[in-house]
Formats: sequence, structure tokens, C-alpha cells
Amino acid sequence: MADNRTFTMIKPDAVENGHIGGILDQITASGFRIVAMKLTQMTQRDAETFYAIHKERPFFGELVEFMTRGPIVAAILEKDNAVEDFRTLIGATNPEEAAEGTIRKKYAKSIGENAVHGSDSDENAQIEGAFHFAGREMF
Ligand code: FUP
Repeated sequence: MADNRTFTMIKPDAVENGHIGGILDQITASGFRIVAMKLTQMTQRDAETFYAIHKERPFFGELVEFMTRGPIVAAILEKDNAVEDFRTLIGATNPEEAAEGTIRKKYAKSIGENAVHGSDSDENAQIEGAFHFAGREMF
């Protein structure tokens, strides 16, 4: 995946609460083009693999339980400076610290259930996008 792409998930809390449309609207209105997208549910093994970097953290079990409890929207987004600009758009991991108007400020309730994921580097965007999508599903 090129450096102008990032990977996102609309997490189970936001899907359950009916925020798919509102979040996608904010994403596209902010200049991101959707180049891959699906509604899917992660298995326990998927979530453990995706979040392997956090496996020693105390919140790992809860994180895996949360991310597998219902469907997510997985998507790859394209824009100049995609990784950094998308992190700005979603706001801080903890919604209490997220800037006004950011997706997490608007839609997230807690640090554990924080509505959206955004890749933290071009390298991870590539890995995470490839985890969820086959080449023929990316446009
Ligand atoms: P982010 O890059 O903003 O998604 O945040 P991290 O990669 O640090 O964390 C990934 C996920 O782990 C968060 F979205 C939620 C969960 N987490 C917690 O539940 N508690 C914490 O203290 C930190 C992260």
C-alpha cells in the first residue's frame, strides 16, 4: 500500500450505536477517499493477531473481547499525508483527551471503547490493510 493510504476500523461500539453513516460522512467530508471497505466480524484469533503488540498490556483481554463482540467496518482510506491526517481527525486514544470535533470526541465513550481505529505509521497501515483485504478488494 502506498504512503498516502491508511487503515481504519469503525469499532463494535460505534456500529452498535448506529454511527457508521455519521463517521463515514465525516471521513469523506475531510477529504479521504474510500479505496476498500467491508462489514466484518473479527474472530478471537484475528483480534489477538491484529493487536499482538499489546499482548502484555493489562487491557489486552478486554480489548480482544470488545473487538470481537460484534461487526466492525474495516476500510482503507487514501489522501495526501493519510496516516497523520487521519490520526488528527479521530483524536486522542482517550476520548476525554480528544480535541473538540474529532470522531472520538463525538462518538467514543471510553479509552477501551473508542469508536475508531487509525493506523499509527505507513508501515502499520500496509500491514493492517493487508490483514483485512485481498489485493482485488483494494481500488
Ligand atoms: P490508538 O493508536 O489511538 O488506537 O491507541 P493504542 O494503539 O495505544 O491502543 C489500541 C487500543 O487499545 C485502543 F484503541 C483501546 C485499547 N487501549 C485500552 O483499552 N486502554 C489503554 O490504556 C490503551 C489502549
